[in-house]
Amino acid sequence: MHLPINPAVTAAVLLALSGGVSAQLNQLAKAAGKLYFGTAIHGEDLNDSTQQKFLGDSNDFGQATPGNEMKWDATEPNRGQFTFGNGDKIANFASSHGQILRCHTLVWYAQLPGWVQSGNWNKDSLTSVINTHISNVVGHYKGKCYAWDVVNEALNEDGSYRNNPFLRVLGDSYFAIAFDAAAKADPNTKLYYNDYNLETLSPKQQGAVKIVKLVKAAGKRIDGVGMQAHLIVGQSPSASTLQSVMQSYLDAGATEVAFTELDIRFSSLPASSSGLQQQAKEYGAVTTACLAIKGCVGITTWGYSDAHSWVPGTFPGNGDALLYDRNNQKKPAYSAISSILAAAKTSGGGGGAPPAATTTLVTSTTAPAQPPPATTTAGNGGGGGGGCVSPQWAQCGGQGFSGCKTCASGLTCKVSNDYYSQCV
Ligand code: 9MR
Repeated sequence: MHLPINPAVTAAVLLALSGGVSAQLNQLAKAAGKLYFGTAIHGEDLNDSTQQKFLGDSNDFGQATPGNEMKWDATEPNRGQFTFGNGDKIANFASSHGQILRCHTLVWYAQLPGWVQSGNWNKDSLTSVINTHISNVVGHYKGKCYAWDVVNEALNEDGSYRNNPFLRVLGDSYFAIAFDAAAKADPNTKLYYNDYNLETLSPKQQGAVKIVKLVKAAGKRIDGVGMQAHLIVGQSPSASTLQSVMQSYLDAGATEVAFTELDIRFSSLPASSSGLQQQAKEYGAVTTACLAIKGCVGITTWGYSDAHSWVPGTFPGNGDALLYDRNNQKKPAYSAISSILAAAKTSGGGGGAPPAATTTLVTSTTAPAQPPPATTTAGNGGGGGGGCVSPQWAQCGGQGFSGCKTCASGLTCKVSNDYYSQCV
């Protein structure tokens, strides 16, 4: 893309670009006041140059989370024997692509080596095992992790604590032990409790509130709650529910929240085109909610492409949960997110998150992130008259905009600013 040299024109072009018509997710998220838009990266993804290209494009994904490589079974498979090679590959990839690293995860019942699971522990010995694990792993990555998921998936659906080796021996004191160890090993990393099904007002969400309060009452630091957000098309929470949920974690004493593993899967395939629009709407609700809550620092999707996702392996027959299709084409969900982020930037909206938002110069040469295509009938010419209909979140107006200006039934063309109006 060549930017014009005339300063007045340049300013207008930059405004239009920052309005989102060409920018990508991480650029737009930052311009809207968030810290990042990111993705999980699994070690095997990096064996493939196409995946490397998409996952390493920091215009889209400015943050990376290792899918498996920093878990207990990967980092301390035998007691006292630490292996960081695979974790380092992801950390180095993120660093060389200018990506923030979210580190995942320290104390979790799954992917926990047998020696921890079946050891004959008492309180002292298991505390020592936790402290040794955390001080070595967090210490190894000290200064590199924006955040750590310190405890993962410790709740049952009814809000009670999940039965695991840590709870059995230490009771609920293991939360404070783990958070304390992580804080000591890296005073500057953000410490998160992370779980799935934390995205609605529910007994489990109340359980996460309880964990935040428990750790704080023990005098230890906990900074954030990570909502994994493994959602299902047709069943995702509304933006307002998501906002209430995030607020509950902040009210409990967390200073930030994040969507840490977002994907929205179809429970049967193939997805219809209306299904893809519904999925876009639901990704849009997550985006809208994160923008509305100042403490929501960012959104991480669990991978980028429907060709590489944990979903079909775990839920046979389910899938197509991500933002790019199997041919690496952007899906309507991508467009919905980018349009909503773009509108937030240009309207000065968005909650903002530390550190302060910076407006980045758009230098991308990749294909524009277009809103969902408007349906235009013959002879219309796309000039804003009758005959064309733009779907939800499509651009419908703004200086220099020559596309369809009529929104689908039930939607209004809302002015964000001089350069951007959107069907909402
Ligand atoms: O993406 C991970 C997948 O490769 C592993 O097989 C799986 C095994 O537990 O874990 C996946 O990641 C999970 C994450 O660590 C915690 N939340 C659920 C994720 C999807 O299962």
